[in-house]
Amino acid sequence: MTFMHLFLFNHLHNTGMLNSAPIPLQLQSLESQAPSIVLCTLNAKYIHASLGLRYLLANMSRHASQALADRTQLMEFTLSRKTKEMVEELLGLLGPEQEGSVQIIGFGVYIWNIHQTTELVRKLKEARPSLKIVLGGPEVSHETEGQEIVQCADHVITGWGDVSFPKLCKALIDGPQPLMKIMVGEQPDLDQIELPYKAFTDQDLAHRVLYVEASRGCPFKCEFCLSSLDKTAWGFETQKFLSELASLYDRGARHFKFVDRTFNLKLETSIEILQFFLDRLARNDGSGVFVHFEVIPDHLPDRLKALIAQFPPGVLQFEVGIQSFNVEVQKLISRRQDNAQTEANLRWLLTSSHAHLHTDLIFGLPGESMDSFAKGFDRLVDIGPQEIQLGILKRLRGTPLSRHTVEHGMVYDSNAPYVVRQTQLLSADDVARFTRMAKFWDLIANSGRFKKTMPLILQPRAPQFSKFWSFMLLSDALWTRFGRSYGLSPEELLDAVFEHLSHGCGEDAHQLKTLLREDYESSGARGAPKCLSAIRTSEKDRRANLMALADAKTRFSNDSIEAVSPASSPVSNPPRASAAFKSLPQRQRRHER
Ligand code: B12
Ligand code: SF4
Repeated sequence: MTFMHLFLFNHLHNTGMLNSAPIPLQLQSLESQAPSIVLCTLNAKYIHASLGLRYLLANMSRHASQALADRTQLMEFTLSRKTKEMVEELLGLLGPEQEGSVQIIGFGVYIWNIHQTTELVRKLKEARPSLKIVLGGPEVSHETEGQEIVQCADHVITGWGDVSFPKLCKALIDGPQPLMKIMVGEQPDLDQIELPYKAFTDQDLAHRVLYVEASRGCPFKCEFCLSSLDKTAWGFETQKFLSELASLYDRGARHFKFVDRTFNLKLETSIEILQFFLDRLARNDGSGVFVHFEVIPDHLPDRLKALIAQFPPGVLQFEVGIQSFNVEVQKLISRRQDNAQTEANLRWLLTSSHAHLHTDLIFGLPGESMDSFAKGFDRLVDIGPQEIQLGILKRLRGTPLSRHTVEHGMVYDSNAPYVVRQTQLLSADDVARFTRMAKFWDLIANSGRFKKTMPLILQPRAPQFSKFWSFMLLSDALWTRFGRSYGLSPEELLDAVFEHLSHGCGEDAHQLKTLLREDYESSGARGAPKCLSAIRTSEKDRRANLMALADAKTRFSNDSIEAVSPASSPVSNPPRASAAFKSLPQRQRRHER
């Protein structure tokens, strides 16, 4: 072992980049310590810990061998890391090449990291051609022909990797050598798969979202979604899963995000899981619990409702995909959804439970026009969920959506994330206009920063008399004013909303300021929006201001007083974002996307 390698190894341990505890220098030997297999992925952000890789890690001993499990390590990065640094860290972790020994890096490849991972794989292969690169994950599981990353890699496992990755590593290290480059991942019964939850470190528990999974797959066939390719949904053994959940809970975990495609599919399992959390809430150690589930909206049996209603505020979050209320569109994309039942269930959740509802709509589906989307939007806004995420259609590799491309004039970006650019019913300008609206909707509606003012913003106005179009008008005005939808301070936004509603729509300025001031103050921001500066003062300040104004009156003409009044200072020099705002989370417990 070289001194350099020992130094690097200890450095990685000490900086927390390896998962295991540091080992005393004198006990180390390169052969025994350096891993031969590294599992790597680039997560969207640090808070997302990869569940898929933890499954692969947890199954090494069962489906390869204990010896190989001992020589496997996890290394996660985020999208913002520089390729050069990642190359150095990965090669540093593996240590120098040893004659006759095999070094493997397995990458989890997803739509959010395909560009960076391609670059990383290319550079790794340039730096160390003997390295075996194995790919897996949804982005390399379909339409792999012609994918640059696949060309650079040695092997690709499509679909599930829990069993096939350990087996492939064993074959690469111990022989016989695999002949196929692309192999279909085995899909065993779920009791053949080790659960991965012990692989979450205390660091993960303290700082990251814990993804958990009570079932895999989905029986539905919505054509835009990768899960539509699954034949059905499979459940992990509930008691085994709950005992892992209990261990995580006892170790201090409180925030859980279930990645099950449809949490409310199997009533008995859903009930057991909700009861698990209710039991802990009933004991005194239930504080800080937060649980997120993805649910189908039209299936909420009474027994489930009875449990949901028992949760206190701030604990339950449901992600509810509505996608479209348009029956024709639903038919075209094979989405079975009872709209009346959906609406009734959403209303029940909003009135009879404390669950936070994060709902999704997709813009750009085949058969959807701007006006039909507007109708669905208005319907959902009227129901009143706390959040409406306005997503734009993406054509995910492998999804059956492609069958509509010709007939419905669908044009998609050829690069990930393959966003729709235009359709037969939506021009490229419509899509661009809506994309801007979706961003402003996030800043204004979903952020919860304009709660009091929202009814005025959404008030249906001529000529369309629709909430969708009222917000679109605001979005157009914001775009004209700023030419961007990012980097806007709350003060800039507030002034622009004031300007649009008062001058653009003729709303009463005084009433508007009152609403905006309440919104601004309850958001916690402490800057000085121009439109509020005349009224956002304490009584003491107000008196002082009045005296100063009276004093000024004796010295200047009325016109001059207008000129020095803060309320009328020039708009061309907008205030910068206040430090208080920058330090606030964008949206409390917002669904991280
Ligand atoms: C968590 C999650 C996220 C997180 C990111 C998590 C992270 N690590 O950074 C967030 C919320 C940010 C996110 C966002 C998005 N997501 Co998402 N997300 C998921 C979700 C719900 C769970 C992933 C998971 O943990 N699954 C459980 C594990 C066990 O499965 P797995 O990850 O697929 O891993 C298995 C195999 O893939 C394979 N495997 C994985 N890694 C490796 C590595 C090797 C070497 C091998 C051999 C095998 C292998 O083996 C694993 C075990 O069997 C999935 C849906 C789902 N339930 O899977 C969607 C999913 C991954 N997301 C998807 C999409 C489309 C998106 C968005 C584009 C949605 C949008 N907003 O429009 C965004 C993109 C974000 C961006 N920044 O660009 C698609 C993926 C499409 C793709 N080709 O990658 C999925 C599959 C949803 C779907 N059904 O369509 N997402
Ligand atoms: S959108 Fe939801 S219900 Fe439809 S196939 Fe995907 S996971 Fe299943």
